[in-house]
This record gives sequence, structure tokens and C-alpha cells, in this order.
Amino acid sequence: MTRQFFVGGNFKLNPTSLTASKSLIDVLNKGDLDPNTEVVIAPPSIYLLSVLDSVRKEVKVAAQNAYFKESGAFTGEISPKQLVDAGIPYVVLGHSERRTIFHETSELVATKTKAAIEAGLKVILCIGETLQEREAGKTAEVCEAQLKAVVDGIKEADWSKIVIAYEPVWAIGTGKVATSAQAQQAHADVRSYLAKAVSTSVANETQILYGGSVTAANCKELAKQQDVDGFLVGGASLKPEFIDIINARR
Ligand code: G2H
Repeated sequence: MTRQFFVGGNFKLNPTSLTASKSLIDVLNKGDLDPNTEVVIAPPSIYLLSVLDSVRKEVKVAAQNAYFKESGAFTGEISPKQLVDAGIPYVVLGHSERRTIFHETSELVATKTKAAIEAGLKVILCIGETLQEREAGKTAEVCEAQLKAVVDGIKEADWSKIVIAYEPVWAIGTGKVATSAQAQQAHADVRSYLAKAVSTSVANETQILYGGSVTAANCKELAKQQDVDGFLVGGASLKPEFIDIINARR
């Protein structure tokens, strides 16, 4: 089966002005983008609606986080229902920065994933191991444990709403990209776990992105790997080279 190539831009807490956000979108709107790549950008929540209004229609918009409750006394949160109502189709969940800095557990990520899907969102679900875990040979085990919480909480059909982003923590924002072989192995292990824990069709159809210091210089080699279906890009999504990453398979 052919999985569509997918490139996400995770802007994180950038840029720091509406003007700079508009300039980023301007670059994207003028770029020559591979029409075979699904492109999703995740700006900070304060810029979501402005980006949604101004970005070209082929580019989809994602929130960087959402809570699992629909409404109520949850100061500072955004609900999946609000995102759907605002016309935002995607949400990024389980990013390692959320897991480490904001202490989100795999169980909370799974609860949020379920709530997001039930509300009608698609989820970019991030998983990945630390350097210590990789050096202890635990990469597959860690990714499986992070995924298991989600597997246990959702139905098989819900997997069509999930894109997995494998992001080794040691490669995030460090300039240390995984080798093509390391990425391919981790992606293949995730796929075989999905086959075992969910179904062969879900394993074959789920897009698995690589994230962690992806640049224009390293994306082409990674994009050749059989189980690498695209990228989740942080730092480089704020630069003109994001266009080259979108076009990695051209
Ligand atoms: C990993 C990635 C985007 P960067 O977090 O999610 O960021 O490309 O800056 O490593």
C-alpha cells in the first residue's frame, strides 16, 4: 500500500510576533510545494486562527496541544471541540517536550488522543526514546509502551485518524539526526508492533514520520527509507528550507 508522504511543521513557541508569523506563512504560500505531500503546520495557539485564514488551502493547520475535556474550569487549556469548531483539523499530542517539561504521562497522552479523535480531530502522536534508553537497547520497548497506552484506549478504526511521529529525544533540537538506518529500524519496529497489537492493515496504512533535527541537507536520505513516511520538523520549519523538506521525495 502507498502511504502519502506527510510533512509537519512544529513551530513550537515560535515566532514571537504576529508579523513574523505572517512572514513565515508568506514564504509557504509562495513556495513550490510537491502536491503529493500532505503538509500540516502547527503554530502556537495564539496564531492558529490568523494562520488558518492566511495559509494556502492545501496546507492544513494543527494545534500543538489540546486537553481532553470539552469545556469547564481548566484555565489555560484548549479543547478538541473548540479546535474542531474553529476549523483546525489536526492536533500534535505527546511531544517529548510535553512529556518531559510538562510531565505528561503516556496515559494522559492516550486520554487526550481518544478525546481528540472522538471530537473529530486527527492526531499527530509523538513517541520516542531518550539517549539513555537507546544506549540500553530499549528503543523499541519504550516506543511500544508509549503506543500501548493509546492502543488500549481506542478502536481499530480510530487509527485512520492517527499519524505517528517517531522522535528520538536525543535528536530533538540538538542537530544530532538519527541515521537513516536508525530511523528505518525504529519505524519498522513500530510497524511490527502495530501489526501485533492492532492489525496488519493498521500497520500497513499508518503513516510514521521521523522527527529530530530534520533539515534540507538530511531529509532526502531519510525520505528514501521504506518505513519513513515523512517528517515532523521543528527548527527547520521556521526557515525557507522547510519547502525543500516538503519536496524531499521530488
Ligand atoms: C522534534 C522536531 C519537531 P527539531 O521536536 O517536532 O524539532 O526539528 O527542531 O528537532
